[in-house]
Amino acid sequence: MTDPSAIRDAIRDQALSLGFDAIGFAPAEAAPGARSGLADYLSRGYHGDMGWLAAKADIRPDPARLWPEARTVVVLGSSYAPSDEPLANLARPDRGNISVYARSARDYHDVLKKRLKAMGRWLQETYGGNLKVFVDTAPVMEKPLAARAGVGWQGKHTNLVSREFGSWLFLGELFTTIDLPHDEPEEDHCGSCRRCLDACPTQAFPAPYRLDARRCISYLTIEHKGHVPRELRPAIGNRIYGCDDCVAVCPWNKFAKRGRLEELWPRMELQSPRLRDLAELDDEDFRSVFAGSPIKRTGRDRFVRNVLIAIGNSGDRFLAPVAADLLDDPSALVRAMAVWASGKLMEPAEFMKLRERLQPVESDPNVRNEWNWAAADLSVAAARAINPAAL
Ligand code: B12
Ligand code: SF4
Repeated sequence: MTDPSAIRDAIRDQALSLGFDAIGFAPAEAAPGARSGLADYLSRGYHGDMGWLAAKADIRPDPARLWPEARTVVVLGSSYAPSDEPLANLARPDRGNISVYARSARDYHDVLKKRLKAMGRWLQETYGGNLKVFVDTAPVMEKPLAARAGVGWQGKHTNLVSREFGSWLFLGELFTTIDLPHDEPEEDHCGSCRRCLDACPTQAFPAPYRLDARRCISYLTIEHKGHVPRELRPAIGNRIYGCDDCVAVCPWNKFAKRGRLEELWPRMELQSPRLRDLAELDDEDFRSVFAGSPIKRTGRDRFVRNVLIAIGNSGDRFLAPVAADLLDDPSALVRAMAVWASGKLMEPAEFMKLRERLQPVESDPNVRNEWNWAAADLSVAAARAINPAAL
């Protein structure tokens, strides 16, 4: 029988040789605070329309409920720290900003899972036992588990922060039936810092360590299937897929090292794509451009919805015809944001002419509302221009 500490050391060496950057060992049981934190989050409705978070709420916080034979959870982290300034592209309004994690050609789920499986095969052949591997692919709360395994702590932005890799770590887990010595949980090193809370463009943190996903740009641009609330659109700026603001401003990132997995490095054409080009993607183009990328998850309509919000926020009148071209798109999500963006960028008279033609034939009530709201906004702006004191 091999000494469990020696198995642990061998697993660590194997993980590093497969390209993982961080590793920790946790008991296969609920991490402190995970159950109550999730219950609190769901009771406040912070999950929005991510019904799947609520669906398995009894299993999610506790690995033993997911797989009772598991004894140890090995948590693996892969750095995706960018080599350049991650927020620089936010200052280019004619470009779309894709969050760093989605700029790579390959989806991190696939990249990490392939390596976790390789590690699992090696572990089983060498030391026996049964195992399962996950990268956000089962009802598992990965951040509290990673904190319990000593990989880092959950920062005030709720993501895991590592003293070695900052906030740029993807997480994956290997559950095994082998009982191995556990690591001590990492302490909270946020102190009095609140940079991430203050950086959030939509004020999505009602309190430190709590995120209301319904206001989070990452949720609104990736997970949310419906129309983006009007009052949040301006703050989205040119963020068309995810948001890195809270993660990027964390001072612990000064210790971050660029990840070793080249498959997670950014694709040139996703660093600063032109909004004009993205708005023109049809379903087939979208699927071919984003094959293998996490972006394919939204589908073309939600993605173009996001691109139109960025176009509306661009202030660039040369993009008005791009928005106008989508006013008769088959998708109501797209038409609605084409109306919003056109209202922001077009000459009012030209917009009103289009409205006269298109609103009466519009079948979707949400899109009809967008026409009304945009027209009302234009009248307010016109009245303000004539008599600023009156409004
Ligand atoms: C749902 C989800 C989202 C949702 C909701 C996020 C959220 N914070 O809940 C949305 C779409 C918004 C999202 C966004 C992002 N996500 Co996400 N997401 C997930 C997912 C699938 C589940 C997270 C979850 O369980 N949420 C439920 C809540 C209840 O759990 P929690 O966040 O841990 O909340 C805890 C705190 O609120 C705490 N708490 C409550 N009150 C208090 C009070 C005190 C004092 C304390 C200490 C704690 C505390 O208790 C809760 C339970 O531990 C995980 C993968 C997974 N399976 O775990 C990835 C995951 C968390 N996401 C990830 C990433 C990278 C992101 C983004 C950076 C992507 C981007 N660039 O756009 C953003 C970051 C936004 C943010 N600040 O969270 C990574 C994070 C890696 C890391 N280093 O932590 C994960 C782990 C995926 C992965 N495998 O790598 N995500
Ligand atoms: S930015 Fe500051 S408060 Fe937020 S996670 Fe990092 S250290 Fe903690």
